[in-house]
Amino acid sequence: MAARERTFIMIKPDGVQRGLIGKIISRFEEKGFKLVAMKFMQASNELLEKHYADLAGRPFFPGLVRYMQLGPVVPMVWEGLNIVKTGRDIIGATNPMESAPGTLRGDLCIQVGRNIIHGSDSVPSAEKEIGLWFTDEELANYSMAMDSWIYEEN
Ligand code: D4T
Repeated sequence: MAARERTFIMIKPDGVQRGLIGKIISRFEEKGFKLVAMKFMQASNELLEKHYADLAGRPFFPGLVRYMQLGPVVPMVWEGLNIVKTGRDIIGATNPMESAPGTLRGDLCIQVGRNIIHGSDSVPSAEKEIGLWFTDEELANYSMAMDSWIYEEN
């Protein structure tokens, strides 16, 4: 079986409020990726400041942390071949004005400060973000029955 990567995907408060949870999850499910962990929670200031630590010096940082606390979020871990890059491709460019049609942001939102979803931008960031939002015990260990219909045997 091909080596599997994991990524951290999070539906932001606007995605939850706009009733897009099911649609967003479906895109990853239908692609063939495997859901490894998921929660529905209100994110704390402390957790968001850690999650967005790289952006702490940017002018939009305080607004970003406020926006991410406007309501509950859906953090998830997904697994699959090349999922970090493919996940970003499914999500689309950070600014929805530049996201291609067919991507989640390209189809479902308009402004960068309400861009509905987050996805890790590299394998190291994915590992860091997964560790921040989930404990090892929360990551499910199972195999999907349809794997051999999604991946070539090797
Ligand atoms: P996330 O992390 O939410 O998936 O977004 P990206 O990885 O695509 O982009 P990012 O880290 O550069 O931005 C994080 C987050 O900040 C918001 N943002 C970004 C904003 O409100 N104004 C801005 O000018 C930028 C660049 C949107 C996403």
